Amino acid sequence: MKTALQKALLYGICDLSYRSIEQALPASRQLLEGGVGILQLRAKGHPPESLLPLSIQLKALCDEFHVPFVVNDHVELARQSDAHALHLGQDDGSLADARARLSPHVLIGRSTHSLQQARRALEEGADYIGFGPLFPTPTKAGRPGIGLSDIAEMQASIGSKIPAFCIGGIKAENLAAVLAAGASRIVVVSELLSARDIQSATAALHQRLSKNPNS
Ligand code: 3NM
Repeated sequence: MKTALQKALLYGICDLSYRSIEQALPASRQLLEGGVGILQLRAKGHPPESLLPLSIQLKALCDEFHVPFVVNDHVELARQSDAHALHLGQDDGSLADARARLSPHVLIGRSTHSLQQARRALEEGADYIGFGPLFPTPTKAGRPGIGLSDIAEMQASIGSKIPAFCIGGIKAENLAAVLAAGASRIVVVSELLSARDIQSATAALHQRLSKNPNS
């Protein structure tokens, strides 16, 4: 799945704050049909044990599309559902500890909120990073936006070595500015999950990313 990760321009998240457990699978299928190249299950506040059936179904769905399936936060859930990847925040422990509990082929991503954290994630061996939030966002309430000014340097020093996905408040209306600042890969959560037609909204963003000269 490392090759599939390298190709991913648009990172989709099935976030259970925006869709119910019952809607999670059809919404994820629409994200995949629209062209997300990687898909995460994010379920803040849900006990991880309750997510195992959904996680197993999402893994099978992602296999159908040859797209990496990522579990957010929960190492044991990633292991039990045979996820292709695990995503860790800044406070979720070391990559080495997580790697020790997972099969060697499992990829690990890290959220980063500054250039310094992005450099550190590269040093500790992250397979990819998230970089943001670029703009304040209700999906990650309480965090200030870091703006666009560090994207070019982050791309040059980290994004040239591992996939680096800009995240946080990105929408069709501000995408041009994000790309002009140097981004080549992005994560979009609320705008896609709230769209009336998730597949078309996803396909429209994906098309803009694939035509972007940075990628
Ligand atoms: N992580 P939306 S920002 C899940 O900066 C998440 O690490 C972030 O959602 C980070 O596209 C974020 O709705 C929320 O703004 C992204």
